[in-house]
Amino acid sequence: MESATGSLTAGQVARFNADGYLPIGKLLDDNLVDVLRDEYDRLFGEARETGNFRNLAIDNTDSVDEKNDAGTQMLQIMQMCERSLVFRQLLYDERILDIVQDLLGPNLQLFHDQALYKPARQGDAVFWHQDNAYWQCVPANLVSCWLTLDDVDRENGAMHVIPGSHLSAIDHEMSQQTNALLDSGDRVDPSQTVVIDLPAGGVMFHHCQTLHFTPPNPTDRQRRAFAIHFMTPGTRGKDGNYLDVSFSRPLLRARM
Ligand SMILES: O=C(O)CCC(=O)C(=O)O
Repeated sequence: MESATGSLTAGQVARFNADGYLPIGKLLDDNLVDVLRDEYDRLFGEARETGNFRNLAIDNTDSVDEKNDAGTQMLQIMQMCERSLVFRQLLYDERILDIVQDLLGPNLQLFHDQALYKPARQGDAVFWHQDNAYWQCVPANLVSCWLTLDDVDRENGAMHVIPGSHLSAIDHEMSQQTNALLDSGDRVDPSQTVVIDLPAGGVMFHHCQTLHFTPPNPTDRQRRAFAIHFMTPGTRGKDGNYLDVSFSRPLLRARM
């Protein structure tokens, strides 16, 4: 893993284009990680009270108790940037945008962001999938920044990827376990898996067709992650319509 200086080398861009992912390592300093952790915990505390979150480990439900009390938990808050100025500000972090610019070009818009939380001992899996199987965006060239607020390894829910899998879209089915997640596991050759360990404040980037998976978290360590999904202006969504610039989908950089 190479540490980032703000933008990528030609070698790193070539690697992303060939492999569909790029581990960067630590990018955010510990002071910022502390601020983000506090805000993350505050927002999950609030969400657990109001029910304004999803537990992807169980079938979709509006019941706050069912979501909170389920034995397994893969918790998701969509659009942290609509709940928190701290997370909205993070979307504009120049270090992240410089990297994404090298991968996607000079005009960058948010598709959406999400917090993905695997609590200690109960954290459940996110099954093998390509993001664009959910999104069905055109063109299929979105790039995600996956950012960790805890030290993350294979024991507590690290990102697993299949190099080169972004080069073609594959079929997905709804998982057997929960109707909140797709699962393309049958079509994945696990011998090709690469596991990406990251320290708190670390980032990795992946293409929207890169097959990826995160395992359950049976450890005593929580795993707090945050994903920012970037697109180029002019991208169309599932319904064929342009995903216009809005409060939910701000333009993050425009250098034409
Ligand atoms: O955070 C996780 O466990 C899964 C993340 C993921 O699937 C994504 O960012 O696309």
